[in-house]
Amino acid sequence: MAALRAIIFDVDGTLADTEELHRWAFNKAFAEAGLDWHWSKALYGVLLGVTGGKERIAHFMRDHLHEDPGGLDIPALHKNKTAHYKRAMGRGDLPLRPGIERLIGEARDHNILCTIATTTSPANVIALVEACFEDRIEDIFPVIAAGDMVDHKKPAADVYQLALEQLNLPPAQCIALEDSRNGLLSAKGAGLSCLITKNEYTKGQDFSEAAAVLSDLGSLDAPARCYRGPLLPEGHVNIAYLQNLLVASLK
Ligand code: XBP
Ligand code: MG
Repeated sequence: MAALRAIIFDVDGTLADTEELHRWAFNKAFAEAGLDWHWSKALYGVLLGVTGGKERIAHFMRDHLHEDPGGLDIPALHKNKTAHYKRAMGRGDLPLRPGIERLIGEARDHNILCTIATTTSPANVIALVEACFEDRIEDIFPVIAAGDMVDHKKPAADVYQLALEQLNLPPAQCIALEDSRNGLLSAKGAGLSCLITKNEYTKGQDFSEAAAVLSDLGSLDAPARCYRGPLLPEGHVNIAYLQNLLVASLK
């Protein structure tokens, strides 16, 4: 039986519901740059179809404003956005999603590696882990595949392929946790089984290829809702559930 050796976590929307903080940081950077842009929740929900902050800004200029993205120093604008995001994240008032801390603790007790495969910038990952976890980032996530470390962002498979290379493990011994279709397609492209926990921005997306689709990982006092895949015998995702999910998805 393929033994689960590693869990590869997406960050935004999976570890924590961070996209409202990203949206606030984007809008703050736009205002400071003297741009009369404001990304509403509705517009941001559409723009999230493009992963990567710099790519999202360029897409917005080209496809929504019909302007040449080359006319703006997007890296500088994005750098200021990231600075605002990091500072706000550092206030430590954004919680992890339900069950994340419990599952990571259980994985570590079972000597199962936890890693990161994300489109967001590495600085944002570090800021989130430092704000939301007690332990040092290298003790929780020994490897991190993030942002511009790869040439092609999600839904391309690059970032999950990099995570697998860093782990030196075959996809059959790992499972991906994601929140979006872009993330699901990226994980599947790398040959991984993928568990989806939906959120407000992604709840209407197509997760047909997922091994299971849940409301969240669940907790002892707030069971998760299962929309697709094996039911949760204990109302929450634990290592045994992930192991069974992996075996079932490899059949
Ligand atoms: C989500 C993204 C990121 C964030 C913004 O990443 O697509 O672009 O929205 O962060 P994931 P940056 O779900 O893969 O964690 O501005 O740093 O890109
Ligand atoms: Mg995500």
